[in-house]
Amino acid sequence: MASACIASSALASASLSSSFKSVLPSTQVQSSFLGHAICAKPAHKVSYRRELVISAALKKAVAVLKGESKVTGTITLEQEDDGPVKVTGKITGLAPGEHGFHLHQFGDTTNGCISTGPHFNPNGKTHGAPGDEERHAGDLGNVVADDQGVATINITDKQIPLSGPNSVVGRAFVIHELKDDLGKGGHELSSTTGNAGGRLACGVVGLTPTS
Ligand SMILES: [Cu+2]
Ligand SMILES: [Zn+2]
Repeated sequence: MASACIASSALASASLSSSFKSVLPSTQVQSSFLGHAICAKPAHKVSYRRELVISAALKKAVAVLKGESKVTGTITLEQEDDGPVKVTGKITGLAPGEHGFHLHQFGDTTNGCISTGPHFNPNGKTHGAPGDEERHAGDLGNVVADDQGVATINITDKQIPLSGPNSVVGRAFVIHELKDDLGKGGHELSSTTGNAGGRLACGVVGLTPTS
């Protein structure tokens, strides 16, 4: 078996030294592919694993929505490295149909959902739909409540990161009474709020453990 190990190692060390030069410092690294025996020295295996961990940094946050109404919800945000943010969760107690759903500027609920301020808008844009070029970063469009008043949320968005200058950690989700017209309703409030009506519930985004 020893000779099989050495033979396959010779092959593997040749390809490893060409494709992983920046990760593995030495041509002494010996491993193998295709189910052959692994001959790597422990020290080299450890440094390889560290590289993998650094390249897959997951950030996770959560918001618990409450307000003056019976509407409540829990929303989870997940971001891998600098990729898009996945927003998932459930809001209950809604009237069936569409409801505007946004990230507002402040994580301040001292005066209920009113003190969360306007839509999060770090780039000075006009209100719009999530897919529009011209939109507030916090514009997440509408969520739809079913006949039981439950909205299941599954959104992926690139403008609401969990770190950096435009981080939404410490800001707040707001779920609205009415449908967001996405800036196209012709109402005087269309270009600022989408004329989405009252704020039924809100919740501040806070970091949570990743596992
Ligand atoms: Cu809003
Ligand atoms: Zn907006």
